[in-house]
Amino acid sequence: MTDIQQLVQRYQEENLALPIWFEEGTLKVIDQTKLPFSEEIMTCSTVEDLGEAIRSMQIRGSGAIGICGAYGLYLAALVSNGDPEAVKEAGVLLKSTRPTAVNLMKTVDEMTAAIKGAGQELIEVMEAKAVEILERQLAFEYELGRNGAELIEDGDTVMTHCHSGALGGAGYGGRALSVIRTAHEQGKNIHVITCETRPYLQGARITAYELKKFGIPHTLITDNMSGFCMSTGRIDKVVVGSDRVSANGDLANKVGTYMHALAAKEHHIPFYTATSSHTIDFETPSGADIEVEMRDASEVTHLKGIAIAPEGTDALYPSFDITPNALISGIITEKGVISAPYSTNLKKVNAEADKVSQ
Ligand code: RUB
Repeated sequence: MTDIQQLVQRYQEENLALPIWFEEGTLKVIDQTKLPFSEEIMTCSTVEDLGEAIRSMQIRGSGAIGICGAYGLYLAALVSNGDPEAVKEAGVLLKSTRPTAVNLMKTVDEMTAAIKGAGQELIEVMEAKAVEILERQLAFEYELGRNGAELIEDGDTVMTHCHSGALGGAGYGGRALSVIRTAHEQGKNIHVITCETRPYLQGARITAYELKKFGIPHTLITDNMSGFCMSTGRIDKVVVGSDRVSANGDLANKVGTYMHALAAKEHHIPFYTATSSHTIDFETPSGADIEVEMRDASEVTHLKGIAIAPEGTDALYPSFDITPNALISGIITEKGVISAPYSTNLKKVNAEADKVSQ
């Protein structure tokens, strides 16, 4: 049995959700654009196919696209019969697909660094590295889940935004849902409010789908209802994921996160981001330095291909926004929960994280 086959077996045994896996020399991806109505599996035979799947959001979520960086380079090694140049080119292609989430950049860099010294064993080295990255990311989900669950009390209603869950991560619960899932598995009686997340509706389609699977009670709201819910005492805590945390603790996450954080501050509701040391980007000083992906305006003017605005309407789609560190009550990581001042305290995580590259 290869490393990859052993990993697939482990996922079945532990009842985890694999967002992406290998089968007969091709990559299989759960098409997230089809959820929750069908669990369609698509095949990527080339790195170009995978790049397109990432661009079109068939596979999405910062952790999952980080895994794409690892598995994509292994695929490139396989398809090219171990050509190091083809693997490097694959890395450049994958990095160009989505700019904001830092995991993808880091996993491609880690895989590319492993080319050096691999020699004739490039395919085997790429496979082992890809498995190592996925296993490490999964371990982080369990660890940050345990750390974050300590902040959740019995009886809490927790609001989340977008989908920071299993299929957007490494299979247990991504970031935010790892915290929520762990608290639930610890026997805490919790309720989740999930924001639908216009315009891609990840919260309505995927978070609600996973919460149902995990058996966690939940209520769906539209994004513009969070202020009402907070002001009427319906929300005790907010936990969101993270696509990138800059060195000063500013957070890039799905657009809408910032307005939830502002409302939470006004109502004295703790606002947490769940992340891992891999998603803290010490090379980016502040949120102002993070590139926010701008997506096609048609994704706002149309829903599943159906126009919802007059033809020719101008629209804007920043896919992420930046939440300033002053609005964040704590940054949940696999090393523990980091509190302000973030510029100082995040460095302590960095010192640990330097020991491993992810
Ligand atoms: C990424 C995304 C959200 C998550 C991040 O956006 O899902 O920002 O909250 O969560 P997209 P995590 O849907 O555009 O890929 O930290 O678990 O990835």
